[in-house]
Amino acid sequence: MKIYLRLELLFIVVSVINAAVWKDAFGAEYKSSDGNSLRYDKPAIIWEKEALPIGNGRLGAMIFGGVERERIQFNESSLWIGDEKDTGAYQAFGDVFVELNRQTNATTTNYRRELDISRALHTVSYTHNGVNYRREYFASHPANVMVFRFTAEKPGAYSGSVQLTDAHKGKIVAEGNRLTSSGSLAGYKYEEKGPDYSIALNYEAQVLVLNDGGSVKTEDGRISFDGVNSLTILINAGTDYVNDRKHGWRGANPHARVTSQIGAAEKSSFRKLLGAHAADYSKLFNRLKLNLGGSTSDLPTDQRLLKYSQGAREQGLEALVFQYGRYLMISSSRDALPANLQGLWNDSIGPPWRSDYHTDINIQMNYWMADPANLSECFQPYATWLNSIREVRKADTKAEFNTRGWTMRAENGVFGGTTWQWIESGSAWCMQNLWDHYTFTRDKNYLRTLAYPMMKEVCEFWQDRLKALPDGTLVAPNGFSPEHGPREDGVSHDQQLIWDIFNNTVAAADALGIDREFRNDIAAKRDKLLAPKIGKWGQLQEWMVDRDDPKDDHRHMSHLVAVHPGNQINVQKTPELAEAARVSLNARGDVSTGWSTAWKINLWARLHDGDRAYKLIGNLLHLVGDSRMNYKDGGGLYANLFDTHPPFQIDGNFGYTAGVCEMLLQSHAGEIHLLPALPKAWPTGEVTGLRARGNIEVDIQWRDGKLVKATLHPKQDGVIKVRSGEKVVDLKLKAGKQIVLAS
Ligand code: FUC
Repeated sequence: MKIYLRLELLFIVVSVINAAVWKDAFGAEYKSSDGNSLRYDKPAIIWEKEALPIGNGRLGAMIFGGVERERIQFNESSLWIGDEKDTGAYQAFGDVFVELNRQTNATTTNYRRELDISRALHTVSYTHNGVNYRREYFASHPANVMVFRFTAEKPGAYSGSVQLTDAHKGKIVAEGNRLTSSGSLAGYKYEEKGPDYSIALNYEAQVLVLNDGGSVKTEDGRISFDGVNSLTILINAGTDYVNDRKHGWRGANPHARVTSQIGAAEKSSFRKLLGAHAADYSKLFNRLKLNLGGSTSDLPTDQRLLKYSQGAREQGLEALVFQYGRYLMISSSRDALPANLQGLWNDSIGPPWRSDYHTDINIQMNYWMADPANLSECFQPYATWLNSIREVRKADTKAEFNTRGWTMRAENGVFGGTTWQWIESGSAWCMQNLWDHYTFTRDKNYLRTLAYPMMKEVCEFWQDRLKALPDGTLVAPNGFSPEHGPREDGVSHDQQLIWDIFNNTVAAADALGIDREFRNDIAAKRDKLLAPKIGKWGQLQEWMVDRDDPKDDHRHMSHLVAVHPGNQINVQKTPELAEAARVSLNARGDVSTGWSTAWKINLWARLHDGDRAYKLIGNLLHLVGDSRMNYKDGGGLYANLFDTHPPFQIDGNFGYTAGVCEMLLQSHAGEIHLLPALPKAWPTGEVTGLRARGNIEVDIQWRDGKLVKATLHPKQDGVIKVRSGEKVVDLKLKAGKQIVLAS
């Protein structure tokens, strides 16, 4: 071990030691008593507000926990209508109902419904007629199925039936201990008068009922069971969707795959399935631990949230909602399609905003947190989806704008089709996510093969589309500031995102050492772009013309994209513009929709105002009962901690988690900034496993509002500046060598 004591640096570098290899800590460090669980004392009634989600990144379910009638509403992420011309919509798959004879909610005591997000395990327990009952539910990524088990202390306590329904009224077959639903999405439309889609996926779901003791038989299209000691139910579902245009987006019928996956799980045991699931999940989840100090309540989650909304701020709940964002990401975005507007949970065939991929903030916001919250694997489905729709987007973009490259409209589906407004800078905004993922992971292969080719194409769109003003300044023609104002030239949102894609692509070409000429052209164009302007009331102008209305409290802060998630404007390097952004953000107010509130948390964090960010956290962690669409002032959380626009929209969950990361650590401005926006309400705390750009994990401890210790775990060699308040130190990093900084 080497000890450095470099007093000329304002930090003291205490030690450089070999980093410990991270080990799976399932069961050892995180139990539900650690505060990582959502708990309720009654079954759910309303899907979006009360039922609890599980998911393996592809399959998902919302669980109600009813005693006499359990409802498990399930999804599979590729069940989409639509085609290359039209977004279509994400579809509900179906429900599994488990009815139990002679048991009722009313005659039950000790009822407890819990989602332990440190193990991704949902449980229901209760006592009925003196017998203790317990149910466990999880969605396994390694086994590719969902697993539910019903046990009781007394043998033979379960009698009842299992029923499968199909949201698209396909064929249901009950045979032996298996229920199967299958069909085609042909003829389904998003709107009554909507188009008939040319792509009609085939789908299949299977439910296998395994009994220990008693008997099982099929009856009236259901499976009934009698005198069973314990019951294990396996669910799998799939479609013939493939993310490949060359194959017409269709692959093999899902029957064989669904059958073999469920068959392999059947051969395993419940314990083995649960063990493999927990090990797999906790490998991701346990990387990051957060303790915000303060108070923690033992009340059921809905009551905690209610108290919090009434003004009793509770740091335990703030940390739980942070980790819930990570849980939802792991559960909805792994090795399949990206998390959509509702992650992958949807109970409707006509969901709000199609439960699609919106590109004027929503899909981008979903992925802000993936890397900072140390879940890089979860990013991959997003990059893969973008790659899959490129060719469709190119053809459509050529037809509309007569340019090379590609862009999108606001609403997007899985076949490349788009609807509603053109959001010309939407593709550049997606490319920002792609580049950022590289800056965190430094994965050159990903950059070379996946991100850079797309970034280059989006640059080409703007190379062809930009228009020169008489003095040579370059502007995006006929642009839009989502989602208000006129269409006109030089809209700040466009200008900032074009600067961003050009700037990042220059850096990407440099990192790969390729495309000199192209790189120099976009560097020159970047420098000629109409730059951000400060207007007459000190605001950052939303439009080229200085006409911002100080009373405009629109939910989108499109002209602040350069502050967050971009980095053209920041407190250190462009203080006047940062101040103008502060004036604009202030004018937008603190009350809005869920995702808008989450964005404001990120923006205030980037402006280093931790107390204001914390005020917005108070607005977001607000119990909402209403699910009617509200574009103005209804944002908050439902009792199940789903973020609401309203209605339910998951970007606010992910955006909140990203915001807390930004409050504790920033790395967008060429340095690692420790505790850049720590609010007074979090005087003492600790976080381990945050991720900074440069492929570095960072642990931070603070007390009385001041940094105590920070530990850097670099995964790669490099040099970095680290900042804490006014103190800055330059460090040389060696992969695997941990650096401890004490203040
Ligand atoms: C954008 C937002 C709306 C909503 C929708 C899904 O259009 O302006 O508020 O979040 O996406």
